[in-house]
Amino acid sequence: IAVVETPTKPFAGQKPGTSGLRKRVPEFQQQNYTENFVQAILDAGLGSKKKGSQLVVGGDGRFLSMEATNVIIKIAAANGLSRLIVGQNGFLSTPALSNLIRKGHEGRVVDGGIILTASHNPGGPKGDFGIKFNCENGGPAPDQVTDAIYQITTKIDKYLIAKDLECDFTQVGRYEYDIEGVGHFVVDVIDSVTEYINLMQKIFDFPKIKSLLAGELTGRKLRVLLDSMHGATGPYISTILVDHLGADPSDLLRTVPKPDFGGGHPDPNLTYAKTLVERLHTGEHDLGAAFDGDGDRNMILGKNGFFVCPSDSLAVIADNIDYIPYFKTRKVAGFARSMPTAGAVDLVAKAKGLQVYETPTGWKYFGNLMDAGRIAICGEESFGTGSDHIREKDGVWALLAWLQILADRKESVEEIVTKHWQKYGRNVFTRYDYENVDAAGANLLMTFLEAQLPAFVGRDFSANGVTYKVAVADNFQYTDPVDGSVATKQGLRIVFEDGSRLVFRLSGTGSAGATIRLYVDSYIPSNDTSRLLLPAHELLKPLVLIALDTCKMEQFTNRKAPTVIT
Ligand code: VG1
Ligand code: CO
Repeated sequence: IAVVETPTKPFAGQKPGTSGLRKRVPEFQQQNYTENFVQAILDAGLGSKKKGSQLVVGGDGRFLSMEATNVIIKIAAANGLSRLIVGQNGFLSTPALSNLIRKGHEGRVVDGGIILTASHNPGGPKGDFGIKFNCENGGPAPDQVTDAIYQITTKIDKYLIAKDLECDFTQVGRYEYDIEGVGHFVVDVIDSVTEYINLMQKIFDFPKIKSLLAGELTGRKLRVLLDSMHGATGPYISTILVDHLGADPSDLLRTVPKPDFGGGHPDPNLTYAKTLVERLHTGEHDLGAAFDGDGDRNMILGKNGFFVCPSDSLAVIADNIDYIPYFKTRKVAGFARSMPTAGAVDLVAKAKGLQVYETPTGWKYFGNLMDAGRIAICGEESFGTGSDHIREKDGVWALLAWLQILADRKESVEEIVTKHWQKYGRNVFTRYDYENVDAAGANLLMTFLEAQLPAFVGRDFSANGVTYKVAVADNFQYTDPVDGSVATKQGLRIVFEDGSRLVFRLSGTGSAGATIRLYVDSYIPSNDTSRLLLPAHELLKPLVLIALDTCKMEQFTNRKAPTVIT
């Protein structure tokens, strides 16, 4: 098979964001658009290792996945990679792919992976597509690597492609090719779920969870209601929950992955997983969960739709870490959360005498900490929870962690969370998203706000008769304690003297316009019993009013209300 050197021109804007390059499908469909980006990934991501290296390829099955997988196979072959490990039909959840990289393949190191997903963004011909590069540790490429990829895309003038190579990756098996002037090239098409399930079986006690669901531990069946939102978790959830844990198949919703997620928005929150929430309100189920398009996010709910705030979910799992078999044989050194995430896990770390780290938004910042053995569990307020078993957040893992904890504690989700608050106090949290606002207005809002931050320190802000005094106001900066790399401009913070916080960020995962995220959190001590159990929106109302007024949200965005509140 011949290698064709194809001339091309750079496309503007191929800059990976918080989690890879995400654009509308028609943008990816432009001639050479995907080819350019894939060539840049191989050059910058693999560097001098490129010849002879091997990568894992797969994604959440969204529209354009098959075409993109084909392009990657042909370009990888022409660039002298020795092997691609491809999920059947180009399908792999993000956590499953991270595991495949870390595991190695037939005794050889895997040098990284390419994930085809736009996560929780809608799919289909008018929806979003995305391409992300992960490194040898199984985690998203750090900033230095994504910057290098971007630099190449601004100058690229040719790519190499084995145009005539045909690979039927709908069938599991080994496909071998001789590439002219390059060498031997192998595509191993593998079953998408097996390895991930093996991993979960090593981490959790499946028989015990099965007994819990069957009612053998408590004398009462535990019923789950799970929504895969037509995303990547469907096949993993069906196999684990039905085949291994004996759940009722009718309690699993939307488990068939669809290229357009059935027209839905595969983001597991109270807005987009509404049907799940409504069904839980009937009280027939004890635990509900939903997962995003690529399977790395999760939302956990209790009976009657009791909402577990992701910042609390992280803290509860950390507090109950000893019930998870995987951690019984490992040293747990610490936990981490992203900066906008409420600090509930910090209190758990303190109580256990462990370290806690505060990182910028995006899973890539946890990688170094996990590789260095500094953290075991980490999470984000954006429905991301995970551990050092892989280097991505992991929705199915989070569900199994909760089930494992329930199996030991034999209490309801609500009881566990309420007891957590009674022990540690409650970090009340909410996030307002203003999606798809005019980018110019969004940038102005941030510039306007940032300019005022120094003058805020020491000032009082009041709303609804409550006053907060500013202790710190800055643009968050992070120095990685492992390699010393510095990430600047990671979000505007206003921290008040009582520890309450307002955070303003522009999203780095959107494909069009801008999204402003406003994060609000406040701490209620455990002895403030009259307020401890009140709804979050009530408790945070004064702070929300202060935030909206201070940043002049309506003036800059023309929006009276956010698109999504979580
Ligand atoms: C969002 C979330 C962030 C998450 C990222 C990727 O980023 O806020 O916490 O890590 O999405 O998640 P941003 O820049 O839009 O705020 V996923 O599930 O897309 O891999
Ligand atoms: Co995701």
